[in-house]
Amino acid sequence: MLTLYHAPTSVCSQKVRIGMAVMGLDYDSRVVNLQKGEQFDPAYQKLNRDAVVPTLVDDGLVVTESSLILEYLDREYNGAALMPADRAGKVSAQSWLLRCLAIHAAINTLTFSTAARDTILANTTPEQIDALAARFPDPVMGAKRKDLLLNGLQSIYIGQALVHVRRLLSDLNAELDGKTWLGGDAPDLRDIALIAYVDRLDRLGMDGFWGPQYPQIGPWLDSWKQTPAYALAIEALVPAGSAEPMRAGGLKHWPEVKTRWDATLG
Ligand SMILES: N[C@@H](CCC(=O)N[C@@H](CS)C(=O)NCC(=O)O)C(=O)O
Repeated sequence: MLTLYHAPTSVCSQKVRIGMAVMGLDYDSRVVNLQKGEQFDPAYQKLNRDAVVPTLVDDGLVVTESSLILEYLDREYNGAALMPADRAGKVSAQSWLLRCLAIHAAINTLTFSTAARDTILANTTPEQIDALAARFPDPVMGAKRKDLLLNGLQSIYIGQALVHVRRLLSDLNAELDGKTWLGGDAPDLRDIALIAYVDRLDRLGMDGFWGPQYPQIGPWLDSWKQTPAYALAIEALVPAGSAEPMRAGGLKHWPEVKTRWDATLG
């Protein structure tokens, strides 16, 4: 029996859910409410010592890290059908799966320095920010969250985030090279690993990141939006009434983000 600990709008959870939908895998769903701090419950931290989602439990075996979960499920339950069969394709997929660590960090930075920051600051005192940061078992993760909440787009993490977003979009655009999917005729592990991150930028109203410069990204995202897996794993779990505030929250900061973005071209 597969049990998935996840959160509805967490990008890493969306990534695993979309993979499970493509593979046709059912799971026992355990929702971890990140806003209520359920990730810091000691029982959950026994499964995931960084207090983050997702976590997969397969008959007692605990698997953390969204990219590793995807690879595990494909290997154990899907005949590795989503891993490219050829040498170059495998290297490309493994490289994208590893790069997801930096890509996730970048998307997290852009979310918590814009829309999510505004929402949190509206209900949080400076003392509570310290307490929020102190909850993270990894002090560097706590320090990052605190810096993003205090400094927003002036945070030291913004420059690095924009570099990794540019690498993501530029490489994805180049590797799509006129194809619908990186996997060719159908999504493979690479498409699955990347969709939730690009979708988050879109939901923050930041599709100007690709605009005309990376023309393959918009059609790739649109192709995903037409799939049953996207409907089931992402769209169906967006809480009612939350999409517009997120978009408005991101768009409010877009002019400043865009100025910084243009500067990353050098
Ligand atoms: N590299 C990890 C990142 C996991 C992660 O940071 N998850 C976020 C949600 S996307 C989380 O649980 N955050 C908890 C928090 O913000 O307190 C993975 O890909 O699984």
